[in-house]
Amino acid sequence: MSSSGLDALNCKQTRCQVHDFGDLNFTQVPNDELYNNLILYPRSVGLASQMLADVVSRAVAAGHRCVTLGGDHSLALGSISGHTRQCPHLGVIWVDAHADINTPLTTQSGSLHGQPLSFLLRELQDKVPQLPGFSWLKPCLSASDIVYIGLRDVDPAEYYILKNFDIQYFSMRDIDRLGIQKVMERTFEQLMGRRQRPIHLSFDIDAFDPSLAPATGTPVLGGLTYREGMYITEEIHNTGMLSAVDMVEVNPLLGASQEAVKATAHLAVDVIATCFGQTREGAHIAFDELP
Ligand code: DIR
Ligand code: MN
Ligand code: MN
Ligand code: MN
Repeated sequence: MSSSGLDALNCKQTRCQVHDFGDLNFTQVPNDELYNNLILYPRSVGLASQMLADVVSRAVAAGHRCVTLGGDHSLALGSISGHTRQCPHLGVIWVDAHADINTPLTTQSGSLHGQPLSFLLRELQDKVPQLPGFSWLKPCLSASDIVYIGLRDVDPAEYYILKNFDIQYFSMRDIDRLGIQKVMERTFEQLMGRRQRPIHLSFDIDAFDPSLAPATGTPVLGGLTYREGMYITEEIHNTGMLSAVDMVEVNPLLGASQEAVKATAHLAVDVIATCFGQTREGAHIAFDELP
């Protein structure tokens, strides 16, 4: 995390102590040929995900709440796998313009960042072929463990999967209809209605409107407002059950200007800081901390 990001978390308001585990160094696997003439870098993504799963699992086991910064959304293969090793009954809130649930057989782009949930979902395993580099990966989520927020660009096969397995989602249209407050209420009802459980938040910055988050790979018009994004993360913080966060698809190389890159990065920092207690209302401080 950049130093300004660390400062935002370390600040008085969140009172978090940040332990930076540092960057992970991934090696590109040589001769990483396309799978099925289409899927890009399966061995490299598989190996990187395996390494990330081990690190996230260890961080959670050590009592940390774990923030993983991407990188693209294939990162969730590793972070969710590692997190579920310690918290097998966690619930996932997936904030994204996209559903990222194509299988290696339905993907049209060949990008693994459009597919992570298909590998993780138990219900889909007879539809997901074994990719080179993926033999370590075990499906660890059920369809009822996931809630999407922000969808507005879903492929036909993905839509079929969402409907067929009755996966809960709140599209941008649902947010227009219900308002973000009801959406969050129903999200927690779905995930925590019966019992409290740890939450894994997987936040794709492209959930925001491209006017707010331009430096990303697949921007889609009509996204979350700043206020909706902050409300989502404030409410997740307020559950007290947030256990891990992915922040993905922030890509400085794709910003049209320095300003575009900065705006996108600052937005990502606000999302993370709000997850850990930054508020729009100020916070209580102890009397002896007053100047
Ligand atoms: C498309 C785009 N559904 C795909 N997905 C993206 O590549 O499978 N996900 N960009 O983040
Ligand atoms: Mn995504
Ligand atoms: Mn996306
Ligand atoms: Mn993506």
